[in-house]
Amino acid sequence: MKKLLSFVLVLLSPLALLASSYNIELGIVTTPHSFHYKAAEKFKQLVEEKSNGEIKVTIHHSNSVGSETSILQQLQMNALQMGVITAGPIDKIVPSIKAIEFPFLFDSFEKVDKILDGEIGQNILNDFKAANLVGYHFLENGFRNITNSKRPIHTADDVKGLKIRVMNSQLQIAIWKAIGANPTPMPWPIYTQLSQHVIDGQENPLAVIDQYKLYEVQKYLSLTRHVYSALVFVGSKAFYDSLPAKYQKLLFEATKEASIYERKLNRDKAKFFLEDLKKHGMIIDEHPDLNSFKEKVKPLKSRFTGVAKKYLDQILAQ
Ligand code: EAX
Repeated sequence: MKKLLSFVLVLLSPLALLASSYNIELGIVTTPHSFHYKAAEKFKQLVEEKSNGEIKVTIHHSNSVGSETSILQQLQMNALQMGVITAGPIDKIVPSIKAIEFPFLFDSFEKVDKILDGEIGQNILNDFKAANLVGYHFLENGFRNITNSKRPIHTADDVKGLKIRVMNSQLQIAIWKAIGANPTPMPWPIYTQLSQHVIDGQENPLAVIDQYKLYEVQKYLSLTRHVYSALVFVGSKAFYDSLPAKYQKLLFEATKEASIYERKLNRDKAKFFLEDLKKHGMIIDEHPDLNSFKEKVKPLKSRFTGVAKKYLDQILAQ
């Protein structure tokens, strides 16, 4: 019996390989509750369906393949083939992306979509090639807001001295230093560090604050909406180059459809998250003194150079 079984398995293995000639290992740091995951799931469904199973996508979630910085490095080596990555940590590898992370740059989804889905956004995505990556499409984390466990934050001066966790991003560190915080770069997730008061606060979109139950360890929320946080479908360039043209086209089409689907999901639920955070007892300042924050970060513009400065000037001129 055992011999028959191993004989059948030997027969089947080439067929199995034929069935899915391409394997995409996709990494994200968030859990299956997150919008990052919903986008990855939609991408998986589209690609497997439209390739008749010749391409197989495996989603590695909840930090199972490391931090966003590590996922980017694995993509550069083709150890992973795709990722849904937050723009912040990308700025070390694709500096031009800083242009869309400038504080208080966007005040509406309309302006976000006009820039990210327009020529400037496309130029930034094209810049990924120089880092041995493919920037497929922007999707959405959301407008970032500050939370902390110590005190209400109404003006920028209320932030002074607070230990605020920031993403592993040169620009995000500079922003919170300029505002007066003590910024601590740390990979996601950070619930434990908040609960142990290793850090006083953090900043993220309402969806992330709610989905990670940060209301259990953060008493105060201020709707600063200080940075629009994009996510990016990022790929390994080596993997992309190995694909036939029809599948290269499919990956661009599937990431675009999954990105549009995820943005809608995220925006449709925005009101729910704010109400849910109120319901869970967070003390929310819905109208913080944004001008006091804008004054502190204004000098950062003079530190922009090269292509990031070019794109930022183009966006500000719109
Ligand atoms: O939501 O690391 C971060 O703060 C990012 O926002 C990530 O997408 C988790």
